[in-house]
Amino acid sequence: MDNCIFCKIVDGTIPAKKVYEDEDMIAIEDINPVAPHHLLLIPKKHVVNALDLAPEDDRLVGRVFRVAAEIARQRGVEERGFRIVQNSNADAGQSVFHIHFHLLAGRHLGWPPG
Ligand code: DGP
Repeated sequence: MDNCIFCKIVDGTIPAKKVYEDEDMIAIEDINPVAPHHLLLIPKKHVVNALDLAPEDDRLVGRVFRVAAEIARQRGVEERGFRIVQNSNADAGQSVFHIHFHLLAGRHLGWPPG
């Protein structure tokens, strides 16, 4: 997609600190971290948000969660806990309209979120 910042990160046009990549997705460090561990898991396919997912994306979303758990394990934060967040549309705070999943860990995460 033209003018999509995450498509440009996926294709390497815009640099990012990549911590994981496979054929379907990447994981990068968030540019504006709100926790000691704040990664973005980004499917390579341009999907706007949860409302734009198709049945053929079910496997991809499952993979995102499995990779997020594996990264949490690698970083040793799995026992203490971590959170996976996907914001869809304005009231949820979505600012980049290419689906992504925040992996947050390394501090107590309050509930309910703000
Ligand atoms: P959301 O508000 O859920 O759409 O999250 C968007 C996140 O993307 C936000 O935490 C900041 C991050 N972000 C925006 N632009 C860039 C960028 O160019 N590089 C990186 N690494 N993160 C970005």
